[in-house]
Amino acid sequence: MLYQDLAEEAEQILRLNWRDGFTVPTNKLYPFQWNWDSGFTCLGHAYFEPKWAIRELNSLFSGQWENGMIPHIIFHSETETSYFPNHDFWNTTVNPGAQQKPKTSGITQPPVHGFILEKLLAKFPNDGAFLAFVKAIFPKVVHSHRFFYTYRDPKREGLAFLYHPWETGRDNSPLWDESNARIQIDKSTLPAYTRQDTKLADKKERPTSDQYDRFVYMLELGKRHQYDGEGIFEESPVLLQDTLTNAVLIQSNQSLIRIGERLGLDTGELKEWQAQSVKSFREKLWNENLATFTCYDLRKEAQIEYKEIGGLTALSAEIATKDQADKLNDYLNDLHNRGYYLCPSFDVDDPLFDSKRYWRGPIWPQMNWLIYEGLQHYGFSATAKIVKEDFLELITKQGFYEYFEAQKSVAAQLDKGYGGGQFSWTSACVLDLLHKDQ
Ligand code: 9WN
Repeated sequence: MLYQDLAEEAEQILRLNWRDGFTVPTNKLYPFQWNWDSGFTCLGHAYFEPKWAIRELNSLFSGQWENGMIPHIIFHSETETSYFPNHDFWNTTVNPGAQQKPKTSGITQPPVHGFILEKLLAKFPNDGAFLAFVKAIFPKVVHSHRFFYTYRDPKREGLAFLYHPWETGRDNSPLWDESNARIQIDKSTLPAYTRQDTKLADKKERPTSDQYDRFVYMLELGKRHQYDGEGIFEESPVLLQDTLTNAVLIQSNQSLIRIGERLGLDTGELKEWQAQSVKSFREKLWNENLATFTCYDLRKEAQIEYKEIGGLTALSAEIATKDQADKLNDYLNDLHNRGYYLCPSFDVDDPLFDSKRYWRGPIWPQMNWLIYEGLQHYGFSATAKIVKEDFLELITKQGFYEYFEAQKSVAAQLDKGYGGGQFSWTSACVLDLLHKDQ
C-alpha cells in the first residue's frame, strides 16, 4: 500500500467515525467521546477539516465538571446502551458539580489537550476563528489542570495521583497488578453488571473478568466519595502517581505557558505548578537500576519497578536529562535489534509481558506518536525514524487497528491488528506522521 493510499484511508476512517460534533474512537466498541482519544483525533482533523478540531474540543469540554475535571467519557447519547459502564451506572448525580448535559463518567484521563492546542495553533497561527477559539478554551484547559493539582495532589508534591486504572489510559497494565490485588472483592456486594466489550472484540485481547470486577469495585469506591471527595485518598487501595499522566500534564502545562505568553493570557499559576511538577517528577520517578522513569505507588510508598511505555513519555515532555534520554534511546534500540516492533507497551523480558492482551505488551499508535515526538526533540532522529516506519509498516500490513503485536516473528503470521478496527487515533497519528519530513 502506498503512503498516499494510507493518508486517504486515514481520512475516510476519521470521516466515518465523525458524529456531527465529536469523534468516536471506533464505530461499535466505543460509541461515545473519549477524553484523550479526542485530543489525538484533532491532529487528524487538522489535515482535512480543521474546524472539526474546534468542534471536537468544544464537545469534550462541554462535559467539564465544576471542579475542572474532564471526564474520561462524554456520553453524548443517553439512549445508546452498547457500552458498559453506561452513564446510568456511573450515576454522577452524586456530585453536585458534575455536568449532567451531557452525561459523563466520573473519572478522568491523561490531559493531552494543552499540547494538542499548541500543535493546532502552530498550524493555523493567523486564523481568526482559531485564535478566538484558543482564547476561549484556554481558561477551561487551565481549570482541567487545576483539578489535578487541587483534588489529586493532597501532599502538594506537584504529582497527581489516579485511583482508577481506566484513568491511566493503560487499563490492565501489569503496573497496576499489585495495587489491584489489594482490592478485596466481595461478589455479594459488587453490583451485577454485563460486559459488552467481549461481544465485540476477542476476549484474549481484552482485560480479564477478574480485572473488570476490580474496575467496577473502584468505580463504586469513587461514587461513594462523590468522585472527588477526600475519602478517595484515604480509602483507595489503588493510588498511582503515573508517569504518563504526569508527563502529559507537564507537557501540556508547558504548551499552555507558551500559548499564554503569545496571546497575553495569565500563566502565573501554570508556571508555579510546572516548576514543582518537573522537579518532583525528576526526583521521585527516575529509577537508576532500571534506567527509566517509573510510576509510584502512593499506598505502598514505593516506586512500581517495571520498564514500560509510560516512562518513555518523559521524552516528549522534555523532562529527561541528556543522560537519561540516552538510556531510554538505548533501550528502544536494543528492542529493535532483538526483533521487536517499537514500542512495546510493557517490558518484553518480564514474565507478565503478554504480547496480545491490551496494555500488557502490544504496540499502541498514540504512544508511538508521543515517543516519536520525544525522540526527535532529543535529536535521536534515527530511532524516531524506526518508530515511525514500524508503525506505518504495521498499519500497511494489518490495518488501522487499536493496538498491534510487538514481536515481528509473531506479527508476520497475522493479517490484522488487535482490538477495534478503523480506529480514530490510529488514523490521526498516521496522518500526522505522514506529514513529517522524516
Ligand atoms: C475504558 C478508548 C479507550 C482509550 C483507553 C483504552 C480503552 C476503555 C475500555 O479505550 O479503554 O476507558 O473500555 O477498554 O485503554 O486508553 O482511551 O479508545
